[in-house]
Amino acid sequence: MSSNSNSVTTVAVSPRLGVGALRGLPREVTRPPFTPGILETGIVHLGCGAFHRAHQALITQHAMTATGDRRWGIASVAMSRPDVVGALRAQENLYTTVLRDEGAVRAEVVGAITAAVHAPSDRIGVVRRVADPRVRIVTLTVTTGGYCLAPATGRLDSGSDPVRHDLRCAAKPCTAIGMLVGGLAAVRRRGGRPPVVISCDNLTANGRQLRSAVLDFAALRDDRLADWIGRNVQFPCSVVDRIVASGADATAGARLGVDDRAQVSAEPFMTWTIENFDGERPRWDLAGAEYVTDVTAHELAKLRLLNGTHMLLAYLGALAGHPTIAEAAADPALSALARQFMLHEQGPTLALPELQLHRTVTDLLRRFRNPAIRHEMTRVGRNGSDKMHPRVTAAMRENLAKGRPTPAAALLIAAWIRWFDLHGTPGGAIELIDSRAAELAPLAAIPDPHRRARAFLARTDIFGTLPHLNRAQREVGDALAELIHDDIAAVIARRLRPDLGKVA
Ligand code: CS2
Repeated sequence: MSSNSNSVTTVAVSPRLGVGALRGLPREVTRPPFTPGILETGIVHLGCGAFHRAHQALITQHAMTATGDRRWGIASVAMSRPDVVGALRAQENLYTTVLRDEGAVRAEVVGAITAAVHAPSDRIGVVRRVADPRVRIVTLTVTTGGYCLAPATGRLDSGSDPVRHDLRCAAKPCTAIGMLVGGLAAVRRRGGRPPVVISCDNLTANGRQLRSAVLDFAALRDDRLADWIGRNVQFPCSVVDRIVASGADATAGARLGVDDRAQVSAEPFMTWTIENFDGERPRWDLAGAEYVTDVTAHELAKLRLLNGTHMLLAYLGALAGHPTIAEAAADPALSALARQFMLHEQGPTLALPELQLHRTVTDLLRRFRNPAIRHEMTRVGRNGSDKMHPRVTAAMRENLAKGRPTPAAALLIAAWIRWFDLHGTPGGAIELIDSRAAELAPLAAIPDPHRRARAFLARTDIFGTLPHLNRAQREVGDALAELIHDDIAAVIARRLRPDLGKVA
C-alpha cells in the first residue's frame, strides 16, 4: 500500500514507553493525571499479572484521579516470572491498558505502579515492603495454588515443599503466605498498625481462605503471632470481574506508536465488590468498585456463571478446534450448551431472580463473544484441577442431590479429562497446564473411558464429594466415550434441550 504525504510514516523502531514518550502519544490516549514518580506507595500487590494491571491498578489510578490523593501508589510484586518486571522498569513503571469491544478501543497509560519487584530476586525486600508503615493495604492475585491450602481440609498444606521452605527460612519466603506472615510479624514487633489484606483471586470466600492459610502458617511459627494476626488483621473477601486477554494487543501497540512490553488488553466491563472493612483506602468506590456487607451471593454467581462457563467453553471449544473463547462462544452448538449450562445447571443453585439470571446469561454470552479479546484456551483451561470444585462441581453436587440433570457439567468434566489424552499430540493446539498433571497422568492413561471417569471422579480433592457418585461417573464415562469416538457437534447436540438447541 502506498502512503500519501499526510499519512504517518511507519518507523521501524518505536520509542519505548516512558515518561518522555507520553507527549508524543496520540491525543485520544489518556495519560496518568499525575506526574509519575510523585506517588507515595500505600499498597503492595502480590501477583503482577495482566489481570492486576488491567483491573486493580487501573481502578486505583482512577480513584487517585477522582480525589487527588496521591498516597496510593502500588509496589507490584511478580511472584515468579521476571519479564514483566524488566518491562515495567524499562518503562519507568508505565504501561498501557487497552479496553476493547467490537467497535471501540480506548487506551490509557497507567502510572499507578511505583515499583515493580521480582519476588525470587528480592524476598527480603518483599517482606520489608509489606511491613512498611506507609503501606495500608496488601492485595493479592496469586491464583488458587498460591494460597497453599490442602483442598480436602481447607487448611494450610503444611507438608508441601514451599511451605516447609518458608517455615525453615522465614526471612526469605517464597510463598505469598510466608511473605504476608513475615511482613505482619515485623509490624507486630514494631508495635504498628497492620495493613488490610484483600484477596482478588477467584476463590470461594477468598478472604476467609486467605486468613486461614495465614493463621495456620503463623501458628507454626509462633502461637502469639497467630493470635495477634487473628485479632488485628482484616481479610475482607472481594469479587473481581474483567476479562483480560492472554497476550499483548499488537494492533493497539502499533497504533500508539510506542513500544510497550507491559501492555494489557481487556474488555470495558469491570466490577470489584469488596466486603466492608475499617481503615484508609483509595476511593475505589468512585472508580467502579462497590462495598457490601457480604459478597457470598455475588461471588457464587460470578464463579459459577462466568468462570464455570469459561471452563466449559475452553475444554469443549479446544476439542472442537477453536483457539479462543470468542471463537468457541460464536459456535452455535457451544453457545447453546453454554446457555443451557448457565440457565439450567448453574443458575438453579444461585439465589438470582429468574429475570436477572436471564439478563446475566445474555450479557455473559455477549462478553464471551467479544472478538477484540484474544482469550486463549490454554490460559482459561489451565489448573482445571484447582478450579473444578468451586466453579463446576459445587453446583453439580447440589443438582445431583436434588435429582436435577447435569448433562453439561458431565460433558465439561469429560472434555477436561480428554485434554490429558490430546495434550502434546502432533499438530494439537491443546496445552495442558495443571499443578496435578503428573499425578493425574496415570489415571488419564486408563484405556476404558468408564473406568477412567471413575478414577478421576474418585479424587475428592478435585471434585469434592458428589452424591449419587455412580450416576455422575457413568454420565462422565459416557460423555468421554462419545468424545473419543464421535464428532463433537453430535456429542453436544445429544445433550441440548429441545427448547434451547436452536439458540445461537
Ligand atoms: C478465567 C478468568 O482464566 C480464568 O480462569 O475464567 O480469568 C476470568 O476471565 C475472570 O475471572 C473474569 O472476571
